[in-house]
Amino acid sequence: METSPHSRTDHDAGRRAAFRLGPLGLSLLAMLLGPVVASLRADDAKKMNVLLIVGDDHAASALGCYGNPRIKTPHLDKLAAGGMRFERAYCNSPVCTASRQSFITGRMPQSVGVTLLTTWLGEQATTLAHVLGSEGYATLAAGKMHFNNPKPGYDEQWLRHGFGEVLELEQSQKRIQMRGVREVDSSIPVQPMWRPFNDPARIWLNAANLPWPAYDADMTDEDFVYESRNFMRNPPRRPWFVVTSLKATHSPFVYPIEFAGRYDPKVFEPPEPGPEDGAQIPLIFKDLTRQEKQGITAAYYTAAEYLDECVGRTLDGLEKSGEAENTIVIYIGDHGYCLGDHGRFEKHCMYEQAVRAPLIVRWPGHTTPGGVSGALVEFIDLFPTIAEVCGVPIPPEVEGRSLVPVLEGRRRDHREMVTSVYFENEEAMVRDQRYKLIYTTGKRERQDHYTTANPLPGRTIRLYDETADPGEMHNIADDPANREILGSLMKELFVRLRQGRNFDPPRELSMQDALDLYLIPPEVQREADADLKMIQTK
Ligand SMILES: [Ca+2]
Repeated sequence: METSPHSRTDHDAGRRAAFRLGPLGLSLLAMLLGPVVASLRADDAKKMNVLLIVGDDHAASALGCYGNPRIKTPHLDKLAAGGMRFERAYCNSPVCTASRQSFITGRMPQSVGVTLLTTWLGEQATTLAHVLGSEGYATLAAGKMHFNNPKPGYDEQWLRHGFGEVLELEQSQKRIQMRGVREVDSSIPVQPMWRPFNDPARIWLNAANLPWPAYDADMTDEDFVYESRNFMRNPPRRPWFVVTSLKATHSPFVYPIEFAGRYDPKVFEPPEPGPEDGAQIPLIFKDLTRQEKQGITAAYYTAAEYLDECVGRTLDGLEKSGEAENTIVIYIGDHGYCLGDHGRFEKHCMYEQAVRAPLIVRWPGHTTPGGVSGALVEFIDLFPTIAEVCGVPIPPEVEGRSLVPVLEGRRRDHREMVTSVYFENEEAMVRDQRYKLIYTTGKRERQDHYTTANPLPGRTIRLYDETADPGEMHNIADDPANREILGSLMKELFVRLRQGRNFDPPRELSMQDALDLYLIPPEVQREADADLKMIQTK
């Protein structure tokens, strides 16, 4: 295999030196040396910019280029036609916070310590923005980052997690209000206030298929796009790294008034749950009628079309900046979404619809237009990919593997197995080319409102043959013929769950007991440790 011009080994020495400093040290160094470094590096002018666009809860199945004939996503389809589309890209956790903090640090959620929805990203975590920023990149995060920052009293600089500029939801909402919004006439039907779990699911999942009470120009996603376009056109310096992170297609499937009525709910056929799904369908979805399921799907499709429009505007901004040829563009959904599949409207599980997500990469001069990769890849692979493309050091704690050889067509395969985790339900999956293992301890009372009729079912082991049963309807874990494959997937799961953790299971534990131990959310374990310390010091 050939070595790329920016191979990992090229900058091993540099990265060892740089990463002893940690993120705060790096930021300080970047601040002090930024202008000097920028002017000294003659090759900076050639360094690639990075535009990372993130959709929220955007399932791969809700894209034209992934084979959906009904949905209209022309801009993302065009991006795929100009770059490489990954058929089998997996998020490392099917929930916003854990997935996002995982890919922005290149580490598994349990390794970076962010596995639950409300956990904040710690000061010690090195993000892509720290790494690129310390190499002279100008950086912007526009949109939903889900850093979950603690409120005032903390150092302003670390709350930006390496980004030079951050525009999150609250600031955007304030900006729009200050600018003045176009009033919506009371005769126009719009969504009520979003109150998930307080209202019945049909209300907060927008089964009535109503627009958000705003016109296109006053949507927060439009504001994130506007800010990204401005930054790309007038960056503080080159090269730059921009994250445009959109709210669509997250529930309540927000789209502006102009987009209302684009999909007729009646054309949708809600999927039938499988014969083994009944007991594991969250109670909140039990009462949804066929008509309501159709309405939710129409709302989701409309939100995806709006998302696509926002992606189109962002890419138009890139074209107008004159930098398109010097910019690698990456589109991902932070994870997938079950749109009625297995009887549910959510992520938070290990079925393909929830863990497989769109990944499209356009790297001018490297990706072949219209390329399609069937390689098994994970989102933690994005960090080292971007670092390699940009020729910047990769921190030693990064667990992902660069996709550059696949993007350049030098390799077809990438990983033998991929893993995803959902600690809230103490659940994890590992899949290879053909089989998927889903392991659940069944010992944790989940706090995410997706409780089933049997909240503590105990250990559940499921095995699916993805070739013979792509809908994942028939668990074949108990078939003695599958003992060997089950054992090898369990072993891989153990290895992946152990990675980045600071303890080994006691020797006397069985493999399954050890998996149970590793699936306790590290946040909960930290609290337990702190409590123990307090008791000991009393
Ligand atoms: Ca999400």
